[in-house]
Amino acid sequence: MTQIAIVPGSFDPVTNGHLDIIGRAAKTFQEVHVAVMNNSSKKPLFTVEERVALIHEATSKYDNVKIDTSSGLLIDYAQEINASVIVRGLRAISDFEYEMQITSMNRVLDESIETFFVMTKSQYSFLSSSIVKEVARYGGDVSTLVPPHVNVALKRKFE
Ligand code: COD
Repeated sequence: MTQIAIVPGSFDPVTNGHLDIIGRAAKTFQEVHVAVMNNSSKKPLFTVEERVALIHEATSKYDNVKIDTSSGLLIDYAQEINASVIVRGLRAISDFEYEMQITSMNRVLDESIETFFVMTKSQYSFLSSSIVKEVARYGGDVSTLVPPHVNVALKRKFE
């Protein structure tokens, strides 16, 4: 049976930190679904379609990575596509509490789906989509933190 893993997130927009996690998941699992969750509590800069297109371009070198979207519970989506693993990135201690909360809740909803954590590379440990947007908004250089096409998309948004 193909082992399917999900890398869920907001990806608003995708950063080199996300891509590091997606790349390592692609090496580890047979099939990886990057799930752009349409999380209603956040007001995104990029539409779901824009976020999907940006991730598509950034992950085209992987044959086993697919990009999907979902607006409901992550666990419902995981069950829908028969995924057995959720992959999350861990940056600093500050991520731990939030991750523990959602992992525990997801386990209550379906204990057969495991969450695996991948420790970020140290050069990305400070990196988040929010910090990238904040810097790009005021014209700062984020070209080392996101792929070139994401950098262009950010510049267009803040023109
Ligand atoms: N280095 C490594 N990993 C990173 C980095 C980095 N620099 N930056 C982000 N990551 C990781 C994050 O830790 C996360 O694992 C992933 O990349 C995506 O990050 P974000 O910030 O784009 O996405 P999140 O964390 O906001 O996504 C949260 C979800 C949308 C997945 C979550 O809210 C969700 O599952 N929503 C659906 C409703 C639901 O089922 N909720 C859970 C039950 S409580």
